[in-house]
Amino acid sequence: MTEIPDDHPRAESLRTRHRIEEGVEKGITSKQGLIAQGRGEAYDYLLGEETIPSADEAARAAAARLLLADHPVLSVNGNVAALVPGEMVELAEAVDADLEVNLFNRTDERMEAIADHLRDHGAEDVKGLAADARIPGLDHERAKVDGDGIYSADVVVVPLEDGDRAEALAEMGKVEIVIDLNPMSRSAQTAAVPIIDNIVRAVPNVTKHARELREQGASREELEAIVEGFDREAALAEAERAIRRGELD
Ligand code: PTJ
Repeated sequence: MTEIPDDHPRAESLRTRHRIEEGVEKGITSKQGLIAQGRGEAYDYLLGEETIPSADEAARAAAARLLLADHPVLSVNGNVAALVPGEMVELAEAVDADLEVNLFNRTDERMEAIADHLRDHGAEDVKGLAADARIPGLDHERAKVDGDGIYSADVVVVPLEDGDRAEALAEMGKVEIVIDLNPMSRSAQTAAVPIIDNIVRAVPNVTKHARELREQGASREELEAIVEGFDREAALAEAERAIRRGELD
């Protein structure tokens, strides 16, 4: 890899791009993942490559929602595994959630490679390989999930998710936390909690909020008040405004 100087104005973005490239080389990320990253980068550029205040509020609401959940599951695809494997393991630990590999372009080889990669980053139990349940309303390969994972989850974190699957999960009654840089994507529009931010910033931010809420000993009522106080429509609108203007109000 060509050395990226720290003072390069877009150093972080270039490093992220390189991680996706490495993901493809390792058999973790699909080639389509490169295109998805390019799309995400364009939105991130317009957002100023920073976590806007409404995305931070969404991250806090997501943390509260995850702490309230009976059975939270974090879904991991090829882009997520390349960009934030250790951070997803840390979030799972912070909110006591399961990790499940769930791919749009599912192949056994990529499923295994991603599960191994997560284990290399400290995951103990990785779901997704049993694939003994189906999400209703999706074609065979895209419907596959674990019966004791996403299928029976009450709250699911779906970063960089395809719109059909996000809608099908919502139909099943799941509370969805979506991380996506495009506030107009169907996944973001479907989510109970849309976090319009780059996954490399969003996942550690949700973990930070979850740890803070735990340390403060936040009660169930306090967590519920955070969830209820979050306005998803306002958060989506603020992100769209920021992108269109290239600046915050
Ligand atoms: O590994 P697989 O087979 O499950 O495939 C994963 C991808 C991401 C390739 C697949 O789900 C896909 O094609 O997704 P889409 O439909 O391209 O949607 C990806 C969404 O994620 C888009 O709305 C992008 O703007 C957004 N996105 C891309 N990179 C990032 C991002 N959002 C947050 N952080 C990013 N780094």
